Amino acid sequence: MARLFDLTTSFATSVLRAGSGMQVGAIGRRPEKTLELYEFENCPFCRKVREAFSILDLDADVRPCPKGGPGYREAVRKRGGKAQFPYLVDPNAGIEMYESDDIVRYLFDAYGDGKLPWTLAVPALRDISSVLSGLPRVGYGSHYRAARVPDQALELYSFEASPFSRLVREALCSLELPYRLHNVAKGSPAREAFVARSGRMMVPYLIDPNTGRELFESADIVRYLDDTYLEGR
Ligand SMILES: N[C@@H](CCC(=O)N[C@@H](CS)C(=O)NCC(=O)O)C(=O)O
Repeated sequence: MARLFDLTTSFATSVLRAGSGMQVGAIGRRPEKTLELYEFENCPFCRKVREAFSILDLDADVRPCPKGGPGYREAVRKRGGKAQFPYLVDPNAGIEMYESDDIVRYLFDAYGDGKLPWTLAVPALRDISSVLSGLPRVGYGSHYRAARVPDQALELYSFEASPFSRLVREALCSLELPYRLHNVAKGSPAREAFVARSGRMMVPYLIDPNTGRELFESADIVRYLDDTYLEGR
């Protein structure tokens, strides 16, 4: 029953955003170094930026900043001066910035063709639907749960509009586990290499270099993350 609730509400978030982040758009220059993104789940501003990463087929080193988290929130405060999310670091350009719409604009200019899709371009629609899309998941994933800190960042293959992937992102965020996000939305040139590695085209797919585990299936991944990293388990 809980699983049905999770899947239905997670699916609803993607529908409310008209599937934004499901399909790759026009891709431009590729970054040499991976961009860093400080964000958290169920933040409507962070979602827009993650959608941009999926549409532009960009990887990201995600630093989850759940409310009450001891690590990356403070890192952002030190770097930028305030704990506000999303916060983007582009080491290729020496740029660090707040403000979701500025970040989205920057990403499409630097790594796309400069044209925003309508889901990210029309202000009222973009902002209202981003807020509404967070409601079905009622804050899941946005609050810190005390966790062990891994030596190495995990890796997640997914894309923003995948309802199953969202459930895994929520777990990673609430445990404040850093991860390399590999976006493989529909039309992604990265899909071929992903299938060669994993054996099939299905997301989410988690790699944990700390334990050597590699898993499909969102429910199994969420259980694995809790069993491995949640304090007290
Ligand atoms: N105008 C900013 C608003 C960002 C914003 O208000 N983010 C909220 C999270 S949704 C935040 O950082 N709140 C502080 C906190 O969570 O501690 C943007 O579009 O990026």
